[in-house]
Amino acid sequence: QSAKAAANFVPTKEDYIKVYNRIAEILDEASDKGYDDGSYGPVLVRLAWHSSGTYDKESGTGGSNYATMRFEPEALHGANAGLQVARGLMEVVKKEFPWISYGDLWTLAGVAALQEMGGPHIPWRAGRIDGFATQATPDGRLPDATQGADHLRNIFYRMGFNDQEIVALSGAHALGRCHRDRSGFDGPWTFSPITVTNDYFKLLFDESWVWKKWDGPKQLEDKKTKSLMMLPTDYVLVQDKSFKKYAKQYAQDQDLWFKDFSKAVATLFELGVPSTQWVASEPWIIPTTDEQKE
Ligand code: CCH
Repeated sequence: QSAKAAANFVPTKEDYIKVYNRIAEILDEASDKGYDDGSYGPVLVRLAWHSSGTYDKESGTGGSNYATMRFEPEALHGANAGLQVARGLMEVVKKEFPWISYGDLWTLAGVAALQEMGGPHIPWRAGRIDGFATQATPDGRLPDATQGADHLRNIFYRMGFNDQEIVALSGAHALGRCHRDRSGFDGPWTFSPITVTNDYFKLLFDESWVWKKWDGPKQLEDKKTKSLMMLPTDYVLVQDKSFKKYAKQYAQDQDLWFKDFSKAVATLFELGVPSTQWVASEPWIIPTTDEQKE
């Protein structure tokens, strides 16, 4: 394809599904590489979230539109430690599908990861554009795991979310793990870190959580097996009265959590994108690779 043909190429929903399918293939390459728990899914979800969660509703800055984490200093913000792994994986996809914007690519990767790991469908559509280094956001817009309920509210209210949505979004910690060399924290939240379940909420209520005695940052461990962890901000969800009400509902009803999580994540991934940019008036439901085989 010539450069001119590439510039004139207008992708359709089917073209984005091809990108989705390529990302789905890459998720599993982690098991051959011996990476973490056998999927790149969790770190890709974290990339999609950190690229969106910088949004500030007052100034309209940040969010997924410009993919400013490509630039320093945003790439070097402490909260983004380790995400070069995810950005590097997506660079491979970008080479094969050069017409996709980084913002679309990273959020589509989050959608593919969540859906392929057994989560709910996440409505998604294309339209983000590549921005410039000058649009990078200041440090401190993403949550700090060592803090409490006031901090969580300050951070997520700034993005436009309410208490119920904060709790629903936090259930993403069913996935993945903390890495000593990235955040300083250590360990997974659940026993099934590459499958989307409501176990994060169940475990918050069912296990007894005690402060871990170690030389690392303050985190909790489950008293029984000492193999799971919770961050101080996770534990806040069962301490704060308003958060606890939603956490309990999600622990008791995975379908309810799937529904609310899907809605909140779809909103999260669209933060900061002017509505005039969307290529479709409504988000698409992209079938999973299993559904495409049916
Ligand atoms: Fe998170 N998260 N997150 N998180 N996160 C970490 C890892 C993941 C906080 C802190 C951390 C969300 C909300 C919060 C994921 C998705 C979401 C880590 C470990 C810290 C620390 C990083 C490391 O060491 O590798 C805090 C504080 C909040 C406050 O609310 C939300 C919202 C989402 C998505 C919707 C995922 C997935 C991971 C696992 C990444 C991996 O590499 O396994």
